[in-house]
Amino acid sequence: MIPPQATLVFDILLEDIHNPKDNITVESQEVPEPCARRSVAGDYIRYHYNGTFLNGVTFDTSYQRNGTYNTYIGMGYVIPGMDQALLGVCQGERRRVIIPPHLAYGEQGAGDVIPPSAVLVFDIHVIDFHNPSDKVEIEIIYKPEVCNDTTAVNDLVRYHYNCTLMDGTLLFSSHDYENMQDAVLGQDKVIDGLDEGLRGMCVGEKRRIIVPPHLGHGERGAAGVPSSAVLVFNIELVSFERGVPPGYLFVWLEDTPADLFEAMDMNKNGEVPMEEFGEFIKLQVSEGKGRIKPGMTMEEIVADMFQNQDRNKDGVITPNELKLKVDEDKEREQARHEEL
Ligand SMILES: [Ca+2]
Ligand SMILES: [Ca+2]
Repeated sequence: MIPPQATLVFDILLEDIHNPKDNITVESQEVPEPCARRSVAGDYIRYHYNGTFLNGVTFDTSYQRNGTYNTYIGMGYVIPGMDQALLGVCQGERRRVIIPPHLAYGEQGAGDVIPPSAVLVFDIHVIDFHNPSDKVEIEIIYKPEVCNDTTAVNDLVRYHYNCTLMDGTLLFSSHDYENMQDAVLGQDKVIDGLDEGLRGMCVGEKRRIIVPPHLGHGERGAAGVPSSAVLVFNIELVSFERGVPPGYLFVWLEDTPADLFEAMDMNKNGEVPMEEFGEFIKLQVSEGKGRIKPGMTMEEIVADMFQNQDRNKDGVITPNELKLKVDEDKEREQARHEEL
């Protein structure tokens, strides 16, 4: 076949090359400033990637799917080279990593996709990461000089907000709605992270809040919110009203009158109709002795409370009908214990 003394000519295409001692190589890093934190083993990361061979042919890409690739870092859920590549990254960072086969799919390759001993190149874009132990991060952007009253659990708060992903993608803005957002704190009206971030604020204060997914919309996500996404809220407290505990319509801010019925029965005829009851509650509120549940009108409150107290529904409250909610709750609790 090959004659003696022949000169041979080979056309060689170098598909890839590696040394078994090679580690991963990181190139073309784009690190956003500031980088408050770098990923560590145990973090849960969401990233996009484009995977190619050294010849530039793409074998896999997350961009063709609906979302990011999500995984824990440093726990062996991805090939060893990728586990290394994802350590020490910043949120929003882009990097190219070159992974030798012994840190990828080895001499075996993987199915029809990865040939034996292939060097892999990944262009990675880190969207966000968090640790399952993360708490809400609150950064105060602006605090008014006078800040005496601050929000607390049960208060009705009104606020403006913008909600974005870590990469700045806008998800929601209260400016899109006709009315400002409002919520009662501590009563599961908003996601836990936002609820916490809205506490201890004074009117006019502005904050930036970072909410990990377990205090946000979790692994399931929500309309417009990707699975396991970290959320950033920019909030401004516009106003708030002091609230009452769940189940209450009215609370006393001072001691309850010694004889509540006598105090309520202003014309001393032994019974309290709705009008008299309403006058009494209004007086307590105007004198600062009591507070009604915010978000309801005085008329609604009075009607509801009256219905609760007029137990035989004859249109008047009598001394034996009148009971404080705390005492009612106590009696109910006692009855429950006696049952058991
Ligand atoms: Ca009366
Ligand atoms: Ca009655």
